[in-house]
Amino acid sequence: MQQRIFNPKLLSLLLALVLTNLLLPSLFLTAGDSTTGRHSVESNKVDDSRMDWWRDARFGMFIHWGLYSASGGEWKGKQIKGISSWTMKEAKTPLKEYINLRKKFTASKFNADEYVKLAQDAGMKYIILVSKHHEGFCLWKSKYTDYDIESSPCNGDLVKELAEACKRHGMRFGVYYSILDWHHPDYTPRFPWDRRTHKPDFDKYISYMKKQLRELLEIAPNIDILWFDGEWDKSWTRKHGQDLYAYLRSLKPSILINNRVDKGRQGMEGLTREGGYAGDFGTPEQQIPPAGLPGVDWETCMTMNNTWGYKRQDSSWKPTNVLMHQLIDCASKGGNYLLNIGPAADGTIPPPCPQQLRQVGRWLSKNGEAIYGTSASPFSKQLDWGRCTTGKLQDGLTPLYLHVIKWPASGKLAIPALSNVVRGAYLLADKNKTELEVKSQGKLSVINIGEKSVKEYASVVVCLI
Ligand code: FHN
Repeated sequence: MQQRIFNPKLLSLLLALVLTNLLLPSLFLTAGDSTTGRHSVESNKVDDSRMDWWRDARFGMFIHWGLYSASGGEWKGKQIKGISSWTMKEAKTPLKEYINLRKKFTASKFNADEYVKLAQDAGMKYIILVSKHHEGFCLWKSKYTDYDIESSPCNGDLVKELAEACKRHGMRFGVYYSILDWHHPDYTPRFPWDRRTHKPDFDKYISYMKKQLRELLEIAPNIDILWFDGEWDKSWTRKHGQDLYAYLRSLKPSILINNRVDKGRQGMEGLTREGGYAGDFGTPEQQIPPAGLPGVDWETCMTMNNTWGYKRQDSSWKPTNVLMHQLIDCASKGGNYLLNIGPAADGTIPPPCPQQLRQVGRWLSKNGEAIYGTSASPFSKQLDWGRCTTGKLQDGLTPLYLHVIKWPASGKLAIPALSNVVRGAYLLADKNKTELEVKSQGKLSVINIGEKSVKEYASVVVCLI
């Protein structure tokens, strides 16, 4: 029988070919699979370390600023219903009249460093500026449209200026960009009263969007977050969203993109990188999910009054303790809190916003350890006296931060017993970390916090387990 002798060179060549064809695609995939995030070959775990800074940040500033700020929630002397950023729709404004608001958009009182300083005074760790809202007006000098800041009396580039100020002060920066565009001739659908005869070409609009987004990343290389909105029209499909996510991920692998690039806003639980909605975090709006959104990153965006853009007659400002408690509530559920300001057309930030933001910042300057870098409460049910956040393991102990909002009259703070033994407890504001007495009572651990000593939005007890 003829002995078949394998030629070792041929064998190694065959082996190399087989391995190359097997391994190469997965190597490319791990190099940055833009639709599902980066997978490390070893663990096949989604590598989302780009989220780490965002998870630690917990608190950001949202800035809604555009031509709607110049109308101030009014049209032809009458207050519009609803939110001012929807003036075009609420007032059914003829496009030719609405675009004249540019003449009033001066940003004359805008100082980028002062905006960043205010965010820092508030204890905020990132800023999201609306660069283009549904109205289509661009707050930067865009090569792709003349409906931008250059067509207003403002002689600056607001996106670039704020991005550079953020860089100077070590503040993370992101931009909001509306997929929906009530001005662009190729966007569909249009308002029923929009009588333009140009036949819209949605693919051309998508190409415009991609060019603008690339342009934004070029003029402001420190953009760390792209915050999409206006994803609800049928013209924008999930395929469009997943394609745009992949495109942007390929432009900047470290960028964070919210779930409104796709249709994920409704299906928060679908927010996974393996085949779910595209997007790195969920975006509950004007509400804090009662039980948080376990398993996904999320951020509640919230107004300080009832409207996103400046609305002259909306003075229904939330009290500072409400803002404070919302921040604590989000953190206790493992989420971020994106608090909005709506400057007027000249850049003035409506009082009492700065004052209230600084009040929040003063609390955070003393208690920030209980917010930044924390994760959700370990307790399955809500605590009736306040909230809890979990700190990072240090020297073998995990700090639970007990945010006491309703100080128990008895001075005894009861927490559900945990499997881990309570190793110690002290008031975060107590520089001496005076040990508090802790006793087990059945299924509870009771910490003696004594008489309410300070008037605070929340007093934090550190409970080491
Ligand atoms: O229509 C917008 C609204 O003006 C505002 O920008 C909010 C903020 O998330 N998003 C949309 C409403 O969901």
